[in-house]
This record gives sequence, C-alpha cells and structure tokens, in this order.
Amino acid sequence: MAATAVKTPKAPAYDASTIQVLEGLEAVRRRPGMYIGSTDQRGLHHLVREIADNSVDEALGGHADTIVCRIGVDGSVTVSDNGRGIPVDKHSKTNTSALEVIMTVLHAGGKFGGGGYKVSGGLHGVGASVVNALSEWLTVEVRRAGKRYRQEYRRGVPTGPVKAVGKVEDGDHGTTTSFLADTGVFVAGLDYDFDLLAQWFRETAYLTKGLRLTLIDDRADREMTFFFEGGIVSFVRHLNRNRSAVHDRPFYVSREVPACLVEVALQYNDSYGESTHTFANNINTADGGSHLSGFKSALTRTINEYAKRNGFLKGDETLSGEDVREGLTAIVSVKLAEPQFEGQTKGKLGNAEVAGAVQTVVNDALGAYLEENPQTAKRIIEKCINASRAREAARKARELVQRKGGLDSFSLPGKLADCTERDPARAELYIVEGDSAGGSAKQGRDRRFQAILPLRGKILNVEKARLDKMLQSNEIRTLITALGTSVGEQFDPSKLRYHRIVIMTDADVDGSHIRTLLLTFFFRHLEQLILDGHVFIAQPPLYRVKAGKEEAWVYTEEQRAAAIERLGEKAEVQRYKGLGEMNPTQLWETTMDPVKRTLLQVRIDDSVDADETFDMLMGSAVPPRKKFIQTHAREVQNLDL
Ligand code: 0RA
Repeated sequence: MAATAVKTPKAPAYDASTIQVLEGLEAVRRRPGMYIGSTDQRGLHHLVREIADNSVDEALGGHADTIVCRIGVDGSVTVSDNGRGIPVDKHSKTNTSALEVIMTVLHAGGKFGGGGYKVSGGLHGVGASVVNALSEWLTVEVRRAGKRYRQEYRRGVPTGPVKAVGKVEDGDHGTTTSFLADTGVFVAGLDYDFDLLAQWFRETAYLTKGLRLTLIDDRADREMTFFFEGGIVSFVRHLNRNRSAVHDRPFYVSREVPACLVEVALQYNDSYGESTHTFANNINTADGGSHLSGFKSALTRTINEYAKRNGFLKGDETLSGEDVREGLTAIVSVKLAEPQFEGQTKGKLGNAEVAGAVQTVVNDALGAYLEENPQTAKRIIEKCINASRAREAARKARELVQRKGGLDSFSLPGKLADCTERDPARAELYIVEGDSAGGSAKQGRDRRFQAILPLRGKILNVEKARLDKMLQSNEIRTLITALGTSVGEQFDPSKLRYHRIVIMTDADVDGSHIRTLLLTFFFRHLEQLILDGHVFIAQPPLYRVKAGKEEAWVYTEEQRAAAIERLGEKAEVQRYKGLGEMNPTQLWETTMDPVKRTLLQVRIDDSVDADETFDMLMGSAVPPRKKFIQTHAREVQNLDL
C-alpha cells in the first residue's frame, strides 16, 4: 500500500497578541453601547464621526486639508483624506503592520504618530478598531510612498495581511476607509441623516481653519462642501448674520500656552441675548467648564479695566458679568493633550489648568484690541453700560415685585393649583394654556403630585425683550414664582420645586406658538433646567376614533389610519383641537396619567443649532424666518386652517 502524502494546511498562528485582538473585538461586539454609547441612530452616526475624526486629526496636525465623506446607496460610508496615510510598515515586535494594529487593537490609535492635539480620543474617541468590530466589512486603502496598500476585515477580523495593490501618482498620499455597519448590531438599519452629518461637518470646518470637508450622499444625489478660511471668525459672523453687529471686525486671538492652544473670536450685536459656544478638541462642551470660566473672568475684568481707565465708569461703578455679555456672540475653542470631560452628559471641560490659560490669553489680547480700536471699544462699553442700567431697572422692578410678594415661593400665585407632594423629585408642574383647559387639568390631575399653572394668552417674546421687560409680564412672574428658582443673577436651580415641568398646549397653531414662546423663554433664561432634563412637552391626542362601544385615542396620522382599519369603515373620527374639548377624565387618561401618557423630553442636541433656530424664529430679522417657513412648510402637519 502506498501512502499518499497529504499537505495539511498551515494552522493560523494564534499567538498571544492575536488572542488579545480577538478578545478585544469580542468585547466590543458583546457590549457595543459601552464603546459608542448606544446602537440606535445616534450610535450609528458615531461610527462616521469616529472615522472622520482620525482624518480631522491629520488635518489639525497640518498634514491634510481635504476630507470627503460619502454615504453609499448600500448604506456603506467612505471617508477619504489627503494626509500622510496610515503607516503600513511592520511593527518589529508583533510582526504585524501598524495599520493592522490601529484597525484591530482597542485604543491603539493614540500610540502612533504621537504629538499634536487630537479631536479623536476625546469624548467618544474609542478608535477605528471599534468601528471595525461593529462593521460587517471594512476596507482601508492607504496611499503612501508611491504605493497603494489595502487591507480588508470582516467584523473586525482581517481577511488577510496588508497588501500592496498598485502604484499611485507622484505626490498622492492619504487614507480611505470604507465600512458597512453591521445590521446585526444596528438593528434599526443604516439610515444616515444627511443634515445631522452636515451640521457636524460645518461645525468641524469652522473649528479647523482651512479644512475642506465634503459630504456626498449617493442615495439622494446631494453634496455639500464646507470650507471656512476665517475659521471661528467666520463662525461668529455666521451666528451674527441675522443680527446687527456693534462693530465690523470680530475680535480674534489664537495663542499656544503650556496648558493648551486657545482660540477665541467674539463680536457684539444689538440684541439682548448671549451666544457663547465653547469647544474642547472640537467637541461642543454644552455645559461649559474651565475654558468658559476663564473666558468669562477675562472678559469682565478686561472690559472693566478699560472702561475705568478711560473714564467710562466713575468711582466704584462696575459692570457685571451679565452686563458685558449682553449681545455677545463668542466662540471659545481650546485644544489640549488630555481633555477631561465631566458631568452627566460629559459636556463640561474639567481640566482646571485651562481656566488660567484662557484667562491670560484673553486678558492680554482683548486688552490690546480695545486699546488699538478705541472706536469699537467705545461702542462696546456703551452697550455694556446700557445693559447695566437696564439691569438696575430690572432689579428695582424685581424688588418692587418681591416686596409685594411676587417672585419668591412664599407667595405662590393664586392661579397655581399646587400639589401636596413636597419632594421636588416627585412633583410635576403642568403649564397649561388657557383657563378652560386649566380647569379640566385641575379636575383631572392627580393632585398628590401634579400641580397646574394655567397661563392666559401669549407670553412676551423674549428674543425681543430684556429681562426687565419680561418681568413686567404677569404670566412670566407667575411662572418664575411657581418654579421657585428665580431668574437672572438670582437664579438658583437647587430651589426648583418640580423636577418635571410639562408644557401642555393645544395641538393647533396658537398652541404651538405659545409652546415656542415658552421654550424660547426657558432656553434664553432658564437653560440649565433644560440641560438638567426637567422640561417636557405633553402629547395630547389628535383624534378620537369611535365605533360602537369601542374607542381609541390616536396621536399620529399613522395611528389614525390603523385605528380606522381596525374598527372598520363606520368608525367615527373626532378631531381634538383644543385641550378644553376634553373632559377632565379624558384629559387625565390621554395626556396626564403617567402610566399611559407620552412626554417628550426637551433636549438641546446641538446648542449652536438651537441658538440659531431660536434667533431665526423669534428674532427681529424677518427674511430668514420667511425662508425657513417656506423651506419647512411642507413638513408641517395638523395645521389648522
Ligand atoms: C499614525 C501615524 C501617521 C499617520 C496616521 C497615524 C494617520 C492616521 C489616519 C487615520 C485617518 N487618516 C489618517 N492619516 C494618518 C504618520 C506617520 C508618518 O508618516 O510619519
């Protein structure tokens, strides 16, 4: 018998590092939420950001100036840059290429190409390997040293080593990453939102001067490019585009100090609001932090010093922080090696050393700017002094109200039907439009923990009035008293009497206008309550569908169609226009009963976007509002005519 020699295939080399890689990828796939926050739409978009941030870092280091992001018809995403290209040479110890390490080892990104500030590795920075692990397939193509290299992966595992696949033209270099997110993880599907990505690309382009960012959507044949030569100066001009500026050229400084790189741009406008947005490593720090504190101190101090030295203020007159921030639009952007993000939503910069750094840079540069531009300085100081006088008037008005028992919670307004619960964490305040709906709500509620505050008619538009004017309005005073927190300088969130503040208005045009006015007021004067998650919108039903004894409340058009289908053609559909049309029991059952109701929590996903939207909807300039309404008119449903 002759034996045939059989070649056994070489077993894959499972050494310690391979096992570590597989364990790492497995951990990500088992608990994706731990790495990217969630596996819903938000988490999905996170993948794009993770990959694009690596390219942005390459641009921040001065090695790339163009990034293109493409959404494919199959739900794949391709991000391409013209940077140095991820190194492909083999790591001496592990005998794997740097590219493979970056793409497969958790948190490996930061270990390569050190130095420089990074936007990746910041708040969410978990590295490209996490995106790789959560992708059905991923491909990286590197153009480097005259050659084109490629490696592919399936759910994070390489299908083979890095291969040289061709030549590139002289001087061509960069990295292109394509991936298809794994629908086994992102079960809601790969529904990328162009506008969401565009908003974030726009912001990134403002914060990275000279970077050209293009977003292409092959599903809808859409394309947008963002490029801002002026960086954050362009950002400030953009935010002020519908407002009248007090001075033409924004103040701007960019300086590197030991703690961080500090960049600030600001320009005053003739409104009464403030739009300061802060960023650390390009991440929007909606809750501020050390960079914001440093900026505020420097602004107050520098303006007061200049105003004193030049005779605008006499004796012990001083301008408060609020005075110098009225009508201010500012961007504060810092870049640092190891940013610490704090707070519940990680929206606050913690690094204490940054406060002093920003303060020093702004003190020096703003002081010099005021000295060198006396005309502008004069206009700014006069605006601040005006603000100060108005604030003084407001304080007097407030004191007058307080003395008569107006703003403190010892004298709760008569219109408020309070609840018996004294623990704010369990108490709810329903702000209800109109007396008749207020009456139903009072009867229908659970008085143990639900308080009702009926508001009559429209409240003032805060975008067009200062706080002192606002306080002349009975409705606003009543509301602030009921909340217990006071407002302005005396605002104290720890005094909040209800941790759920529910805005309940009619499902018609007037109702939505009143809701917008209330939200504007909260956004401009009690923003902390929104950030802390205390503000909600009630969802009353749109229709009652009835057939015989059976009835159903429906809240959307889709539900209406479904209910009619279920109850048959004879179903009688009754449109609810106002809360007042429901009797107390119905109001409780449909809108107020915690077991059955839907409450929409008001969130500020993007503070820059929110700022712009309120300014546009409620501010003085009419053309942008008209354009917005024309653009969005077709999206409006349930419009009463
Ligand atoms: C490490 C080192 C070097 C470049 C990169 C990483 C790099 C990473 C990404 C991710 C997306 N685009 C990228 N471009 C570059 C450079 C090492 C060198 O050439 O000296």
